[in-house]
Amino acid sequence: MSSYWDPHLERMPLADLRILQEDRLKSMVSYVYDHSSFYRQRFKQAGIEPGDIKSLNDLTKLPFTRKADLRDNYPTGMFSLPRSSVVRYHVSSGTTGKPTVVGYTKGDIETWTESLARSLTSIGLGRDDVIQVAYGYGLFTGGLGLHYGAERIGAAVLPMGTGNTERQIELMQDLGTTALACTPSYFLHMTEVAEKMGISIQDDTKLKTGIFGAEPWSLETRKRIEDATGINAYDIYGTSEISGPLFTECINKSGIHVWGDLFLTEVLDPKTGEPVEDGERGELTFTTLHKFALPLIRFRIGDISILDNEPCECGRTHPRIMRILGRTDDMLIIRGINVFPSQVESVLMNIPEVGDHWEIIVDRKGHLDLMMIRVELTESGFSDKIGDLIKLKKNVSKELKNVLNIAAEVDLVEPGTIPRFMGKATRVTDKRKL
Ligand code: DLL
Repeated sequence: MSSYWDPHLERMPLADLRILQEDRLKSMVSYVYDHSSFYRQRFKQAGIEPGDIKSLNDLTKLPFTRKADLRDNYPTGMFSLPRSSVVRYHVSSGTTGKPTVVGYTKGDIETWTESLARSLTSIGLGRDDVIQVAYGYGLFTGGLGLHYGAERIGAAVLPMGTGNTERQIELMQDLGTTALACTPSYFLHMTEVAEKMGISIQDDTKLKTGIFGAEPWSLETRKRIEDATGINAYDIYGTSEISGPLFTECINKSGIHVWGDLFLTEVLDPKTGEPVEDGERGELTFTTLHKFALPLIRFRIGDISILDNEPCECGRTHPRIMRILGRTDDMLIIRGINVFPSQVESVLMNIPEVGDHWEIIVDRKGHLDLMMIRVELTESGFSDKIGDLIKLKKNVSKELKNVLNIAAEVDLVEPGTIPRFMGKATRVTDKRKL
């Protein structure tokens, strides 16, 4: 049985939701035109005026916004409101160039908190829960975002932040943590540390729910986590530009619910910028409908997903996006073939001898791209017998080739060899770019 935080909004008939979205889109377009010199100029360049947006069908007339726009207008050149209306900043470090700065009004923080309150309720959490937040607190949106959402639903928050893993596990036991929010890779690390401490997450803690995201993780990893620890592991998604973590799956685990009263979701062909058919994969693009310090129009996030507009069995009518398959800029092109790290993860996590940690190293010899996949084995998978290892290596290589359509060099390594991460894991080193 699903419970709702805001039953009226979450189960709103689709026709009513559309009317609400249409009203909010029109207001938002006028708002950015009036408040943001950046958008006024963009609209003028595109030959668009707010009055041209009469219905949701006109959305595609609007120009795109990209992450580069935020960087080019660093720090606050894209804000729609002056400093005096801003009550908080978050800053995302980004891998290249300048960071991006996101600002929030009091109302923006409220909207973010309500979005998470709906999402956390949809995975069965409430006032009886102790939610341990092990996302980073500070400039990263994970810690404070989850913190506010968890407090809003009346849960008790344990604001751990990242790191100090043994203490995380001790407090998890002492305070009876029932839900843990962190990156999936950090949870995998936590289970290893717990094991070394002689603690079984399943038998010696009250943990029932994982709120895992901020980085790609596969269904196979979910299965492993759930089988090993007996918890329910839910996907949580968001990016700093659209506020931070905002959306989760519901207990049905059939896609991430994107609150349609707050955002319009499009999935576009990354090359042409045209919307793809429902059910096809493409680049996620969001238009904020209720965000005022830094509203964004058709913001191309770069994440690859699939949109499902059918109402969910849980009764919520808002659209769902499928598990993130990777980023357009994460995609490796190896000898002309597109490879997503998520495909590698899916293959590896289906092989029982393979442990939870792996990395991809790409290099170029002469004109030839080479992909090496370093794979950590489990204690029991790691055999002293050379013959066994050769056989396993062949099997891993074969399985990878079947899915990737390209041969990779596989290096099987001892348990504990590959670096562990407290926050987002870095699993790809592309030496061609160094
Ligand atoms: O990672 C916000 C967040 C915090 C989400 C805590 C979930 C939990 P950024 O640092 O701006 O914000 O990074 C956003 O991380 O564009 C995706 O590429 C990736 N990402 C976030 N959640 C998921 C997920 C936060 N569930 C970028 N699956 C996004 C796959 C994810 N990738």
